[in-house]
Amino acid sequence: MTQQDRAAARARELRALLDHHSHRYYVLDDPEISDAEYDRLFAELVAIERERPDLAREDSPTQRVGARPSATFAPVVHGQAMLSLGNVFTDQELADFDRRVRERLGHGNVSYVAEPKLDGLAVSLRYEDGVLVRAATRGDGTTGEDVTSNVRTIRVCPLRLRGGAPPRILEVRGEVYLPRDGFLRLNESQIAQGAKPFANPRNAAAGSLRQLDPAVTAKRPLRLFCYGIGEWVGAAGPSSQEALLELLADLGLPVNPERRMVAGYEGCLCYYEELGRKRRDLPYEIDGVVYKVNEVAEQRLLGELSRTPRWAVAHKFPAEEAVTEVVGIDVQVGRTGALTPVAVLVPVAVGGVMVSHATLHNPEELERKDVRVGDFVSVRRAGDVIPEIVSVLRERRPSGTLAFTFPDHCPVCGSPVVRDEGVVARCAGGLVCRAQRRQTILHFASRRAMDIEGLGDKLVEQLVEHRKIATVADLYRLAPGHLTGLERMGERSAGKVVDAIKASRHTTLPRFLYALGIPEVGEATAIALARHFGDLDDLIAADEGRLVEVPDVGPVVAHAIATFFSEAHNREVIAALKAAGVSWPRLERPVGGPLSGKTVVLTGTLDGMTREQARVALERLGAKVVSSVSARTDYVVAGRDPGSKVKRAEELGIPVMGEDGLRAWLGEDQSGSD
Ligand code: JCF
Repeated sequence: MTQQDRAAARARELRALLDHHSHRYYVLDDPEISDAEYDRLFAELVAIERERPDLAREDSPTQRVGARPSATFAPVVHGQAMLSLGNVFTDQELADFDRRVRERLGHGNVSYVAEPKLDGLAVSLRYEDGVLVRAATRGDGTTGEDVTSNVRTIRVCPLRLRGGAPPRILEVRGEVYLPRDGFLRLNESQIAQGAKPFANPRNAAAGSLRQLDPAVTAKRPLRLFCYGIGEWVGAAGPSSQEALLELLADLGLPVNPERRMVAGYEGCLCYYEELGRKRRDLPYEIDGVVYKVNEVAEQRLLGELSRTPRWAVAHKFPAEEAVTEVVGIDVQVGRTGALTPVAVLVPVAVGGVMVSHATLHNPEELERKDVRVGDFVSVRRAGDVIPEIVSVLRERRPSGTLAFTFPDHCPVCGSPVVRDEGVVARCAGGLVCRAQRRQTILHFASRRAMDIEGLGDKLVEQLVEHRKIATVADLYRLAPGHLTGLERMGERSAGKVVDAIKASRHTTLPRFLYALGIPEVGEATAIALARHFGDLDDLIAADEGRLVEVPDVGPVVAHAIATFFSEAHNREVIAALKAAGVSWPRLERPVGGPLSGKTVVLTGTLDGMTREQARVALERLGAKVVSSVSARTDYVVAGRDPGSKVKRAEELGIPVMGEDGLRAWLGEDQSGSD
């Protein structure tokens, strides 16, 4: 065997091994080797495929997260329409369903396959000659959306079917879902990143599957259970639902281990009650049970009625809802200043848990539902998330209730409340509000703001906790002695932090504006504001009409800025900061800069700054920054991995300079700006 053949053979062997072990691990939940051993095999395959790109294959286990983000989801026409299920809610409705089935089939006892109904997202997986070629959402049943790249990242979903002779074409139908623990972990990380937590696992699964960037989907612990087939081309298909599920399992597809054959209406009901008791202990959320007539021949006899099979039905569990009375409506202020209305309830059991508070999410939601103190409301617990109010029982509303008026001042600090572009109401007292103190100070100290080294999470928490500081201005009054008593704060580190705070006083106007944490004002807006006004006092004095003249500042941002500065407390903190010595060099307006009249193109990755920062800096020198290279371009500034623009510049004989060149230009400007 040649060296080449050996590499090819080993790659094939590794792929088979990895497929086998990931099936054992993810689908059967019964691994044969350790994680470390698996990782070693995986790394070996990665190495071979890197060395020999000709051996890389689409269905290799290394290729789960290969695709780049896309702009939209392409439509996919299903080979066979995706069916939806009719619902029954009561024993009687189930009995009626079974009776109709028996009457149509003309015999007395029908066998059903029962399985949990997952609360996820229906998908169709298309395998051709055993290889996953397309995955689509259900859409309207006929046409769905192409989510192949995202589905490929789901570890339980085989990229290649197991076994020797897969059907030529197989469309598998299944439900993508997020297990409870995965949902909790995801929401923890959403919150840690300042993103909104998902309301329930279903939304989280849907949001995760409809990500334009598969790398994001790959981080979500999605799972899959398969329950049926659509198009099938190959040898004769299975003759019963039971055989079909066995076959799917043999092909390496995950099928629900709770599935069971039951006899007639009695059998269905028994299974339903048993699963209802087990429901809480399952690792995923379910909203009912699905029964399917087992014999495929009988399914054909029964047929379908407008995309809903007459041979299957979903038996829903009663929703976990309860009715109780609203005794108060609180408004809580979160760490970011967001105001959340919360209903205080007469405690009530919902799905086995006592509930005394329910979120109303935001003022808009509160207004839409018109929840009032004294109302009777229906409360729902979806999984382990905060309970929410589903609806108000209007007919039980006592007379004399008043619509809730959302406070226009923060209940914690009394500053005005601003509604941002979405539906969030936010306290404008960022610099003074107790609820936001920790977050505000951390942001102030962060690297791109005042850049105070050593003033981290733990330290800020202790400083606030021990009431050493209340506002960011208090930082500049700290002496080493204030810090030495705190956890992990020796004399040396205390001295260092105080020095860093002191050094941060010499800053720039954009940094300072960004550091204030004005709602809606990020780095780019801070730079634009600084350039436009040049002076802080001018900015503070500007009304909304003048603010919207600043590039990229719209009415919402202008309103947030004006409100922030109109708050006397905030102005006091700013004055205290200036009094403590915080200062910046005056900005020169960009007139007749050294690059005046020059056109510059930026490309590649810069090490010391973002492309946006470089653009702003160049514009301040008078340059016009454009995105494509043409004969009118004067210079190209190229960072790392620059791509085709440099080639084009060289063809046109335009000077190309590195990041050093850019810095040399900017160096000339240091006296005048940041
Ligand atoms: O778990 C489910 N959500 C689920 C949905 C299970 C099934 O057996 C289904 C389904 C939707 C349609 N079967 C059909 C035919």
